Amino acid sequence: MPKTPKAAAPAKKSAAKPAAKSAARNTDSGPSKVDPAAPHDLPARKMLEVEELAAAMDNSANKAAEHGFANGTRPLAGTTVTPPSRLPGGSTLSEENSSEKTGSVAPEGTNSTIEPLDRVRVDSTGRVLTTNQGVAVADNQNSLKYGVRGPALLEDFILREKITHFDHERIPERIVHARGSGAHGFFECYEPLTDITRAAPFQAAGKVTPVFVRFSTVQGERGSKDTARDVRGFAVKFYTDEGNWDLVGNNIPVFFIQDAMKFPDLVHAVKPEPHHQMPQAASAHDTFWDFVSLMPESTHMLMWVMSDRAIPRSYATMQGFGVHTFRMVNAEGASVFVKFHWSPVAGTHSLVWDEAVKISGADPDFHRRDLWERIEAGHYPEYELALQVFTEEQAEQFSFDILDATKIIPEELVPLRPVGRMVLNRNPDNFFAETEQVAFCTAHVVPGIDFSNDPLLAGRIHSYVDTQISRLGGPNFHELPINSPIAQVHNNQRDGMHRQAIHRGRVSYEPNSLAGGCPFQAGAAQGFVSVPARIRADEEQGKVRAKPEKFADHYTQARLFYESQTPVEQCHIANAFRFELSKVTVPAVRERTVAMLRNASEELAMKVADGLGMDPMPAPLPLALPDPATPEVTKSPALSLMARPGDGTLRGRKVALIVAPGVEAEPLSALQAALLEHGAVGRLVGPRIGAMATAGGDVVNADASMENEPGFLFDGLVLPDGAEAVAALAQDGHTAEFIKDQFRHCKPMLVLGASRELLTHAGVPLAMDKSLVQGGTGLIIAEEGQEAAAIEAFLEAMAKHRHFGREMDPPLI
Ligand code: HDE
Repeated sequence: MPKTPKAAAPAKKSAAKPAAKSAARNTDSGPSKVDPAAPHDLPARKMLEVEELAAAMDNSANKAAEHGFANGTRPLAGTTVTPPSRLPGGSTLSEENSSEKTGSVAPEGTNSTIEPLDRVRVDSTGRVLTTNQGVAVADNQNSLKYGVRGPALLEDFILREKITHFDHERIPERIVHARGSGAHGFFECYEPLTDITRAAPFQAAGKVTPVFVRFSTVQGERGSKDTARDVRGFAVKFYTDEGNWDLVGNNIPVFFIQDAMKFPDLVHAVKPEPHHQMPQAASAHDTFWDFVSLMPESTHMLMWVMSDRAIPRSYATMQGFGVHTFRMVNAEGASVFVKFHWSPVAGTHSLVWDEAVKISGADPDFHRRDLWERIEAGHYPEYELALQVFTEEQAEQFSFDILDATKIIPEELVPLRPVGRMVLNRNPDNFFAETEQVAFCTAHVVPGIDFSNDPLLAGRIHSYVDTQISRLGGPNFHELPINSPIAQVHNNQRDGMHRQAIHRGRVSYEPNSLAGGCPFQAGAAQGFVSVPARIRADEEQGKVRAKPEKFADHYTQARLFYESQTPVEQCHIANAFRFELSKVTVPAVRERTVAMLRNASEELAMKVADGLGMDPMPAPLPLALPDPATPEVTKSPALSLMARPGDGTLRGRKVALIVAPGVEAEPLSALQAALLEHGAVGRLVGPRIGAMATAGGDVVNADASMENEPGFLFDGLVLPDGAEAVAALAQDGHTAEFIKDQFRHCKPMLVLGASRELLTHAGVPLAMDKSLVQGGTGLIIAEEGQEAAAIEAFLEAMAKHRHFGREMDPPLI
């Protein structure tokens, strides 16, 4: 560039202003010193303030503190300089020119993408239909054609936008846990836990943290049945004021494997077999049992998944567990180990297998519907969070390794400390936007929560972010409304597919002086600092692929679980093994599984072998650890589902009140009212839906039919009085099916007046009927004039949920 001739330069004093102004109007190069003149000229002032800001940070003051172990555990907060005004931080001087679209200047220190979900809610009341570009659509019925019978035209951008969007409506489903249902709610802390953690949700009594929860099955595809035998996902996203914390747990406290290396093998084995894609959402097939019977560490988990835990009645009636050992860390940096337990206030209640199988045909959405209906009815599912807290020193004394995800810590060894409650009180507005797009991740922890060295957890910390990148189309899934935290988000990550945030300013790196050092490193006082956990001195150091010795005890806790169950539960476990293994087509795989079971329980192995016609039993599998440590606890009643009957309310239950023309309607209305009062729904179920005359000359309206809502969908059954109605019901095969299923599934039944005869018709022997009345096993036969007392007895029987006293194997009817 030629220099400006001296002669042409204006006189010095008056020239300073235009020179400063001119220099400030260039986006490349600049003078060696910024001219402080022209303070009222915005570009010049910005140039000056940028210079001052940068000059105020003449070096990277914390550089020395980046080194050394001690510094690493207490990082300093970053250094910042407050800019003289907002000018130097802006991207552009034109930001003041606002419009309906741009809005005005970004509010200081704010990320608007984290505002409450209201910012993205849409309600179309009173609005016309438009394209995605906001163009009103005049005709949403016809594509554009050349003449009414002529060819469709490529020009039809309205049709093409609509079809193209439709073509891309689906996203890849989750590789596991594809089938799920979600709800919003809150977590409320009972007492401050500041002694053990600085995690935001636990800092004050009564503190409320919003949550989103997703329950799921593991094996099945997105459209698969809810009632498959499977572990259930129990994933909770806490939107804390210090960032999102995801507790991505299951309804079973242990897992099949001990090391992340085996997860793809496990999932490949349990998913539908690759050659013919069968069976869907079921573990009862060759490849699953082939794999697990060669992985004896899965024995403990198998006990749980063959128990009724794997067929819950409702998401509101199952426990949840963090599974791995985690750490909690207090403000001083001291840490303890913790295990997380969710316990349902409604108690732990399950289905029985025959019922689960039938439900999966009649209502594959059984759990999704149940969760939705409970929340709509105001019967909000509620769970108590409890912790097992223990120290590193305690952990070293345990007979098992706390890093082994196939082991529990018995409650008798480390008691549960209740710390808060979670209530699910809002259904999502839109399944896809919320439940499908929610992205859980075990790496989402907040200050005060940290990891243990569980090798399975380590694999998960990697896996979840990774999977969201392909499932949700890139690294910006945290900006999807359901995933964005309520805490401020400020960093120098930029770009990527579907970026939402529009960052003000030109700085996207740290350290910087041009944005006054912001966003600056938080330092130990505010920020996340990993616990400087040390490897135990007595452990061999060095890179190695191996497991700790105690991981080799594969059977002690499997035995503990089985022996802690009630006889009914033990029987169900044996039956589940029998069923699953009967579906295996390779006898050697069956035998290997029974050989494995012999190491956990001879009694169980014998029952299973007997059920499979296996005689003699194979020799037990060799033990990986012939002489395991003596367990501290050999029976833990807390492991039985029966240990948590819950609050005894009927909230969320459904009862079928059978009606037919000529029915005595009065007791049914009384019962319906009583059920509603207890939070349960009594549905009038007839041979068909619609109106029918009652014995008293009134009309009742059946709102379900025995065809569209079979008996196994209900928690209880009421057979009505009325000679004409009973005669009609006796002629309808559905009635006997209703009775058989209710009887076989051990659910309460109330039999009014004339319908006693329906029982015998269905094959319930009268002798048994009498003994059942006396035994109080949930079959209530109302004697004449004692309807009120019978209704009371029925409600009591409902509160007990199941009446296994009448269960027989094989079933009597
Ligand atoms: Fe997961 N798991 N998992 N998992 N998991 C996923 O992440 C994975 C494990 C669990 O409702 C995936 O977003 C690995 C144990 C739940 O969205 C994926 C390993 C436990 C959910 C993944 C495990 C879980 C998932 C699939 C072994 C109980 C559903 C989609 C190292 C504590 C969350 C997704 C929801 C989902 C990987 C083992 C629970 C692929 C690699 C143990 C509840 O990232």
